Formats: sequence, structure tokens, C-alpha cells
Amino acid sequence: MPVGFTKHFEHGALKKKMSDNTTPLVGVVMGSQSDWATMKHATLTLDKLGIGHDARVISAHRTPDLLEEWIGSARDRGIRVIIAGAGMAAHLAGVTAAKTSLPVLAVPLGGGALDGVDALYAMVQMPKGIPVGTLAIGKSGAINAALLAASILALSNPEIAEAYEEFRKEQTEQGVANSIPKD
Ligand code: AIR
Repeated sequence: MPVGFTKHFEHGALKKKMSDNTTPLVGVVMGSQSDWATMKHATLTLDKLGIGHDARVISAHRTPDLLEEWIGSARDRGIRVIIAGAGMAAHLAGVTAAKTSLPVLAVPLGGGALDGVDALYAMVQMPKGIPVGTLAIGKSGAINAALLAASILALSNPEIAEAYEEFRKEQTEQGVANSIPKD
């Protein structure tokens, strides 16, 4: 994918019920194309819940002006929650949160010499005043960021609330049905 790519996903498993939710409500931003392999799990999870999103590669360090522009127009474009994934010296979520009062969820990414612990500390250790909600390192964090975005949106959107409740119910049923695998 080229740098700065935009994706608008228009369908998910619940498309029939979710016709109003194709407008991007979640902005997914990541610091590098190399982050996509992990961050795609956030967008796939949003797809499953039928939540429209706008995914971009924008680096807080390499393309700060582009980041400012993207954040500045986010609310007017309909974005209600932002997910920011970055690795190494990960300022992306903090800078994003500094520029908007929309909720910002951070996903620390591995790949550098410290394998995500550097990004985790950078994201989770925001000084008071500008909050960033930091999730787990890597794929789990990317998926949970999408689920948390869904639960935030569900507060004011009954269709997303229904989709999220359905997801949780199915997950519980699957967990109850789990048994010890045979060797
Ligand atoms: N990064 C890019 N600009 C600022 C930061 N923190 C991060 C990316 C990626 C890592 O640096 O989020 O995880 C390495 O990027 P690259 O492009 O060198 O592979």
C-alpha cells in the first residue's frame, strides 16, 4: 500500500443491519507501512462489527504536518474515536490526543530492538492532562482497540451496541464450548 493510503470499508458481517454505519466513525492511524500487518487486525475487527473506518499511514515524526491536517479535520469528517498504532519512539497517539478532544486509543507495536516495550512506555506514560488509552502490545492491542472503540460508539449508537453485544455473546458461547484438545 502506498504511504498515506485511505481505506473505506463498506461492509462487515452485519452489513444488512448496519447500513447507517458505513460512514467512517473510527480513524485508524499508524506510523509506518510496516505497522499494517498488525494494525489490519483493528480494521478487520471493525469490519466484523460493521463499523466504517478511515485507515492512514502518517508518522508523527516523518510527516507531522500531514498528521495535524488529518487530526484537524477528523471530527468534521464524522470520526468519533481514533486508534493510533506506532512502534519505537511512539509519539503518534500522544500528539494525536494533544490535537483533538476525541478519544484516542493507542496500540504499541513491536519490531524494534525493544520489541514494543519502548512504544508501550511512550504511550502509557502520558503525563496528566492529555489522556491516551493504551492497549496491549501488538495484535491483541489492535483487536482490543477496535472492540473498545465499538463499546464507546455503542453508548450513542444502538446498532453498534447490538453488534458489540452479539460479538460478546458469541465469544462467550465459544468459550463455554471449548474443551481440552486431544493430543
Ligand atoms: N514510527 C515512525 N514514525 C514515528 C514512529 N514512531 C514507527 C513506526 C514503526 C517504526 O517506527 O510506527 O513501528 C519503524 O518504522 P519503519 O517505517 O522504519 O519500518
